[in-house]
Amino acid sequence: MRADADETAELLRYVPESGRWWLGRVTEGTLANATHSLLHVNWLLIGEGGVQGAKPDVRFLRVWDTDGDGRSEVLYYSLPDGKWREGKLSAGKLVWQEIRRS
Ligand SMILES: [Ca+2]
Repeated sequence: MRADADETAELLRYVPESGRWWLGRVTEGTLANATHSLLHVNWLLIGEGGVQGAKPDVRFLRVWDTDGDGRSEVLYYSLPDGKWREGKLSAGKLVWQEIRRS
C-alpha cells in the first residue's frame, strides 16, 4: 500500500463490522538492550461507514495505483449497482468517487 507520498511502508486495513478504514504506517525502532529491531505500526483512522455508507463486500476490493502517480487507490466494485468506486487519500481521509466508464 502506498497512499501517501513519503517513504514509510503502509498497510491498509478495512474492518467490515465497523465500516472503518485504517492506514498503518510502519516505523522501525529498537528497545533498550534489544538485539533485534522492532517494527511498529501506527494506525490512523482514514474512513468510516464503508464506501459511501454501504458496507463493501471485501471480495470486491482492490488496491491499485490507477493513475500511476506512485500512490495507491482503493477500488471497489459494488455488486448491487454494478458501479466501480475509487477511494483516494486526501488530507488524511479516504474520499470516494464513482468511476464513470466512457
Ligand atoms: Ca495513484
